[in-house]
Amino acid sequence: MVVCSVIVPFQKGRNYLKDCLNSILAQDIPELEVLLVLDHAENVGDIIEEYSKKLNLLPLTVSGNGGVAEARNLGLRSASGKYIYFLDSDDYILEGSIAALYQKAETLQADITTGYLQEVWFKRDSFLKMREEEGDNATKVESRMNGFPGNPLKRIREDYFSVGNLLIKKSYLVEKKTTFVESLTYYSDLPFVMELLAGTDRIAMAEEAVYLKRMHNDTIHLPALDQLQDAKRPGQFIESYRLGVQHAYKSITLKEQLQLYFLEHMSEKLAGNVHTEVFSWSAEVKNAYRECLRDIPKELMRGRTFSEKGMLRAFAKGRDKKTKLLSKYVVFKKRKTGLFGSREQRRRLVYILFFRKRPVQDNWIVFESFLGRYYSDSCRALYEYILEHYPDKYKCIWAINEKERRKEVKGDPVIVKRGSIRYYFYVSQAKYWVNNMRQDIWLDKKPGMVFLETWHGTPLKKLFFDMEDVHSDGYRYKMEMYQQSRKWDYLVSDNPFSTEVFSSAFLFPKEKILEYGYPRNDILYAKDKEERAAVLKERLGLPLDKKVILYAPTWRDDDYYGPGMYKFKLALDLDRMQREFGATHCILVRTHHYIADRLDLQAYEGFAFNVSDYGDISELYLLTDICITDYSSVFFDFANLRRPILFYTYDMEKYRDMLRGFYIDMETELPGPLLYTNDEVLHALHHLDEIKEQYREKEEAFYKRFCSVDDGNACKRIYEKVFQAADESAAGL
Ligand code: C2G
Repeated sequence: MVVCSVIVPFQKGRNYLKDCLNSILAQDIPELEVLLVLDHAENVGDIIEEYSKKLNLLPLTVSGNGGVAEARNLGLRSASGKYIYFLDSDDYILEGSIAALYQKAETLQADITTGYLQEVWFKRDSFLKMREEEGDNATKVESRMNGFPGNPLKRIREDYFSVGNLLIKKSYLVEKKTTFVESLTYYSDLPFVMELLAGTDRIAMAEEAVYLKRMHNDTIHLPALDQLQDAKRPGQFIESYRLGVQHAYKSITLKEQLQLYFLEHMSEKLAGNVHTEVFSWSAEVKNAYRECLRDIPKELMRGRTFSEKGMLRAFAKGRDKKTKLLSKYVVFKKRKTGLFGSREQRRRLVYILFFRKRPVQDNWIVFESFLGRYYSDSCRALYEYILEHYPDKYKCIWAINEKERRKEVKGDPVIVKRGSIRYYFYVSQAKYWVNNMRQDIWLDKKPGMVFLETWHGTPLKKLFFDMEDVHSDGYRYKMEMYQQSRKWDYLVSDNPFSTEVFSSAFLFPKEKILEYGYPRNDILYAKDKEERAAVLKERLGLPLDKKVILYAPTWRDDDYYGPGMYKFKLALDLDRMQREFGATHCILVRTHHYIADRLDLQAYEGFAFNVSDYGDISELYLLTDICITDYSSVFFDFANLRRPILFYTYDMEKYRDMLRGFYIDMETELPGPLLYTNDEVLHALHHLDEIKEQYREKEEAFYKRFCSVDDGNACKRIYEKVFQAADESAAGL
């Protein structure tokens, strides 16, 4: 006997589907059948073949126009199980969920049994690992158990009336003849769930059953249904809601829950953000919403603020002007930032009101490196090139936050703090922007402006659209990068490999990528690099007779205090290093600019030096004899010098499999050894000559692949292509 038919509609997202099927496998119930409904789907023949061996898997194909309602109905018609369970192909469930629902349903003779629903941003493996380590609060980005034990109806409301995690008795479904409304592309769950819930009191809850609703972080390649921008959406919502209310007429509790849900939806639509979409809806749709709003009993408004109530009433009465005004007020109140918003918002307002319309200044260039934290990197190299060769041609502006750091800046540029009013004054008018990270998302680019994005490293770790999960940022990460990079005119690449990666990771057109080498690496080919190294060594107070080891690791996406403030724990055993190498070497430790933790190296005076605050790492490379890093792009640049590189990758498995993933095979393609313990690091340092010999061929291949564009002339090439060409064309030459 088939105990339960699991209906899985599928369109695209191969990895999602695998996670979903693996979670069904982990239920370990042989009497399950899985109806995989292919709805105009991408080819997953191989997955079907593979899982057919392990599961009772029945593929079905939608023949009509498709959509989740049609797919689920097809599944329903073919299901032979005593119970029905809907599992979306982008979601997964915890081990034992179906068994728990089934047992509860059998014991209580329930028609509908439900469990918890939790939103999750991560693939199944990562989620399970986090759960193992941290228990139920496993997801850091969003950890919300939406369920309400003891009151399944409340759970339904909180989960937006979805069929996720409902075990439904098939005979009950047949008796009610309930199906999904196929004309609804969106919100088809609501009337379906309403009809079923309104028709029975036999509703049970199984607390062990957890449904993981996977949130989508890539709205371009794999948007979830509720992320699709579609003008049909509001009209369908109201249609679905009206059907739901009709079904709910028998149950006052249900009807109230639905009306509260509607109120919440309406309030969110009107005051979700300053630019509400409501006023662009057709008159017909707006009127339908108004009617529904007018039908809601006054008592249900209880708990809403005075201004919110006013806004909703104004909308119901068709008073658009008043609604608009009140909705803006409600938004600001919600943000708790005063009538004119936060400090940041006020600056933005000044930018919009006063600066945005000012004309473009042809000879202004704004430079910014690592969000204004340093005077460094390719932006600095380009600036100094321009300063040397065209000292009077441009007005240069540098964004540098700390006063102390401003002394490092050569020449006499205007210096502003990033994000200050003066900053926006210049940014809004400068013809050229040179940046090595992403700019503010809302900055306008006027016609005639030129944005040069230098970026800040050859990618080893997966970036943006190539990342499966995003552990370091919210769901808008990929979408924001997409919008920001649309404003870039040029993106600098250091090698053909980077060009390929950037075009896929940033979805950036190859013809706008300048594969000219990194300006920041020009210094590594300078004729006087030995002298520069000696001068710097002295300036930093390093022992002149000792070799220099540079330890420059990167940051960890999942270990942070807040945005851009990451934790760091030194994994190198400096005591042992000092004992074994103190007489011949010194070590420079440099944390990534995202790291908020401050190192205390006082105990190692004369041996270990904290160079985290030093402006430009490229200069440090010059005086470094041996570089130790991990997954940082540091090694691609350092390799230009052909000096030994060691990789201290103590958390490799986690970093590779969970946090990021890599573009190259670290095991086989690196110019130096992977070291997992302090023992191995020390051993390698003692045997550097042998390692050098051992890695000779790999180093050669690595150099050819990643360093052969750099030759000391990147600045010149970029200047001529970007600045000179634009200046000439502006002058009509
Ligand atoms: N960096 C540094 N000190 C460190 C680590 C990095 O000065 N301890 C500088 C280097 O110039 C490096 C750059 O910051 O090339 C980028 O650092 P990564 O560690 O590679 O990390 P991330 O900022 O995430 O950039 O394509 C490159 C990727 O975007 C990685």
